[in-house]
Amino acid sequence: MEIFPGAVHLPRFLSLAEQLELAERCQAIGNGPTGWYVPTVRGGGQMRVRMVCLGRHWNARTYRYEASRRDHDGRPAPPLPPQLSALAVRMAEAAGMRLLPDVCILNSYDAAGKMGLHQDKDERQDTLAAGVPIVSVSLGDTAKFIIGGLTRKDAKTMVPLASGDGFVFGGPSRLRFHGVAAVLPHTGPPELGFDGRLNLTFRQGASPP
Ligand code: MD6
Ligand code: FE
Repeated sequence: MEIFPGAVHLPRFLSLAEQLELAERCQAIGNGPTGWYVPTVRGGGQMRVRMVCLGRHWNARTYRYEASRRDHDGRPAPPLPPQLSALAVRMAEAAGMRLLPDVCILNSYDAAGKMGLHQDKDERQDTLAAGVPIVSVSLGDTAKFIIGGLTRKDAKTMVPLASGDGFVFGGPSRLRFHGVAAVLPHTGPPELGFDGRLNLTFRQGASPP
């Protein structure tokens, strides 16, 4: 379902079995040796999510991508598994777009988790200009995902992102402001066996050309 030109919601794209497999993979990474951390942003505040970046590392202090976690523990970013990239490519195609991801940012939200209104513009200029999409996958509890316009004050729409949903954010919508206003506790499939929400965002243009 197209919310705006280039902003496509794919409700229940993943089966429950696919959600389970993906959630287990994400938790194994997050609970592993190069796992979850809480980023501190430029202004000194802590984000309201736990994060792990795969393929490249997004430095919350500098808003730049780099090979290792210089703002945290200095470890190299874990690799981006090819099965995850393939899923993102498949979702982009379902929305009529193309993406060759080089990074995935994995976010974990508890009941108090949220993400302030932001634009994703730290990827390479050529991919931003071409409207190469970000592909987002949600697992677990439903999020109230807010989408605005190209300036912070523009009117906003709320899209509930439920477990197994895809969201493809590209074309003329690539630089729209967006955020997560809230996560609705206990709204995810109980079969997944975890509280809270996982979100994966796949991006192209985090590495030098
Ligand atoms: C989240 N997502 O859903 C945060 N960014 O937890 C994002 O910030 C996001 O879903 C770009 C494109 C799609 C997204
Ligand atoms: Fe974003």
